[in-house]
Amino acid sequence: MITGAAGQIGYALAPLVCVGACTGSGARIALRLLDIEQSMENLRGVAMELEDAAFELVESVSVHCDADEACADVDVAILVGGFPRREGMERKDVMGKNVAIYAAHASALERRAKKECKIVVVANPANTNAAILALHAKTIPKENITCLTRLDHNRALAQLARKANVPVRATRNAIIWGNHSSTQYPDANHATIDGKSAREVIADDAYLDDEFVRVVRQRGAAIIAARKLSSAMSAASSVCDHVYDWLNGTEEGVTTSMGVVSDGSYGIPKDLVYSFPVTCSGGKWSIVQGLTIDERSRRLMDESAAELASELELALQCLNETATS
Ligand code: NAX
Repeated sequence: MITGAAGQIGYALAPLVCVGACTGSGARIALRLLDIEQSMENLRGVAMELEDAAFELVESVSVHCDADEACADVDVAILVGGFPRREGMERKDVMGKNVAIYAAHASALERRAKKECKIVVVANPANTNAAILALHAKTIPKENITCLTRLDHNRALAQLARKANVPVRATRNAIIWGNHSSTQYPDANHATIDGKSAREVIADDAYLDDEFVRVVRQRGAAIIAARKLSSAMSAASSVCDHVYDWLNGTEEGVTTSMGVVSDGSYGIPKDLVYSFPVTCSGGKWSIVQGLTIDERSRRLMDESAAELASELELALQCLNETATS
């Protein structure tokens, strides 16, 4: 299932799902597309295009504006639908709208989805929307709820490849710590290029500590400035990477980044949905343990955790106000 399927990420994501980019080419795909009532005509057009593309793996494509209907028996839920921040809106107003959407989606998934359904939240504030979902849907195992930071991870790999003048496939194991926001910490300390330490290959600590971090953090804004629209194609492709690795496992020795409910690893407070380095195997992710964290990294990791804690506090405040109004 894809929510927000009539939006720009939805339009880029649906065909990728249909060619098996999330599942692998052995799967059969029954795709549910969910959006709001006002987007139904548009969404029916998307479904017509998917039909016309005659994807071999597709069993069915259906269009919904009822979340309960869309969530029935789903194996994978990709939650892209959300309320965008409009000019003049306060942070709290946008948070309130999204918290209400994610609390409602949590209930629908809890009632209708398969118990083992894997959930990835894309819509911003992605980490906090996922945290609300986890707090709201008590019967969904916390390990089934994630948020997308794979786009940031891929951006980090791409910048390392560009700096070292190698194809991106030579780069591995960058880490995105924290929030999918400008406080995220793109960490090159454990990254490799052709199997060697990226720090040694690039041999420019000033670049890795400053420009690299800044460029990855600001990449979304740079895309908006150039395209006058936010990232959609790269976001869609990264969603597929996230789901594919979760379902099929990461390669031996390769780590990726996922926003997951913190279990306290690396001193990150429990209940925050925080991006960690993870590996996947047998349909489960696990946080890579035992990495050396230097003082600078510690500070940057904590700064992002502090931002997430304040976002979560605001979200819970919005949720309480909705419940009591
Ligand atoms: P669009 O505005 O094009 O699409 C959003 C869609 O969600 C719309 O069709 C809207 O009708 C639908 N929607 C709103 N409320 C809904 C509800 N209650 N149920 C179902 N659908 C609902 O935005 P788009 O560019 O596709 O981006 C979607 C979200 O992804 C945004 O929140 C955006 O900020 C976020 N992003 C997150 C990224 C990440 O790495 N985590 C990167 C890309 C993107 O910026």
